[in-house]
Amino acid sequence: MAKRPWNVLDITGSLVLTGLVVLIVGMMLAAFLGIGAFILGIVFFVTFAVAAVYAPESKQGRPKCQSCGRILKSPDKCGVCGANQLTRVSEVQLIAISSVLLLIGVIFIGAAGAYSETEITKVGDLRETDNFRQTRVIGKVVDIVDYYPEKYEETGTIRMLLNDGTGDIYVKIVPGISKHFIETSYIPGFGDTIDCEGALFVGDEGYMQIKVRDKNLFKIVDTPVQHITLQQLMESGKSDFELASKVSIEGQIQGKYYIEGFAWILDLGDQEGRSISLFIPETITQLTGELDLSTLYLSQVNVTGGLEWYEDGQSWEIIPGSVQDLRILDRYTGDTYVNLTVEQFLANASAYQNQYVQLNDVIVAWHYADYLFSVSDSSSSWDEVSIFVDYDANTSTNFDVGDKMTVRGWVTFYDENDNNLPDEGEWEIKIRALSSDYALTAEDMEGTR
Ligand SMILES: [Ca+2]
Repeated sequence: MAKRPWNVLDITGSLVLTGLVVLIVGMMLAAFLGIGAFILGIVFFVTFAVAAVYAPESKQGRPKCQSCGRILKSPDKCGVCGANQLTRVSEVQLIAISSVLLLIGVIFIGAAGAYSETEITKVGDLRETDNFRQTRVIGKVVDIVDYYPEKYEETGTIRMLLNDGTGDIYVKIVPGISKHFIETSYIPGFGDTIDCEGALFVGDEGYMQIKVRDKNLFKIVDTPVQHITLQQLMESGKSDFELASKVSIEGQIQGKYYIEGFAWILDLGDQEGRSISLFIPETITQLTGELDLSTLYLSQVNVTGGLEWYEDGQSWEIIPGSVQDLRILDRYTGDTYVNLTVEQFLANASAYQNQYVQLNDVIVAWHYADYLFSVSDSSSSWDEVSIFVDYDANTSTNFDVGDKMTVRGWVTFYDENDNNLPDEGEWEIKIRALSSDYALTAEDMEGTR
């Protein structure tokens, strides 16, 4: 008769085999491995401790079953418990196996405890009674990140406002570890998703804050970025995008404006004269590096950032996460200018749209400010072209109506009637900073030539 496995192994042997199979299944369901091995270890241990204590000892020297202790009728198999007397698993082996299982169980339970993650809490569920509790939240950065530098050290506190859909909570990264994040440029931007953990503070009037003190407990989660065009964004209303959605968009840096100690506002435009604003608060340059405007200006760039609704302008603007989020695709190289009279220019302005023209020895016909005026061919002419000067562009100051000038710049239009078309009277020449454009009076021309 062929030997089948259940004939080779006795009951306890089968039990061990079953236990090992269960353990392997447990390993596949790794989460339960620790506790599974631990319980199996206890079961084996108890079973054999009991067996060892209660198994009757041999009294007359007759062969007894090595498993149950009863007197054997056949030398190789117990007639009572069925234990095979030749391939029987001994108690010592079983105790060894149960000890190993106990050890594995303890190690895994210990490891699971050390690496277990704190449960994610919904901001809306937090109460004052949760004060000082270790708390973990996942949410989106919904405001500009703040930075409070230390007085005598190259670090500071980074603070951001998160929203997880149930409420707002501030997250503060203490100077001790924010240094690490600044050095590695690991700074979240507007619209980024954050997974962080720290002690909770619940203050008056629902103010809530988590203080992150461990650099391993702050992570920027990969947030999907939507690729859109400038036109798409310009045609979108407030309801078309979720606030702080992350987008990536291409365009030319066409205008720049600096608000001292607060922010840079750059125009991202296309060749049709459309543009949106990039809002770059000073915190971003403080934390992620200086804006290299001499390279960026007039370059074709790709910008990634979070969408912010600009209520005053009823338009979307983009807040990049870092200065590295403005990626240059094509650098600006100098322009060549077509020499024209005002009359020639106005007669065929649309032919020059997005090109560069130069008007020599024209007369200032109207002067609102040094950055917004108009010029004509002679003081008796009614034909005028508006000149708009970018911040920091090469231009004269303190000039007035009647002064003689030379201007050269980019031909675009100021869409007064909001129809996206250059209508009569809307043509203007833009004097761009960091370009070969200028608007200089005759006196200044002499000085610069
Ligand atoms: Ca128009």
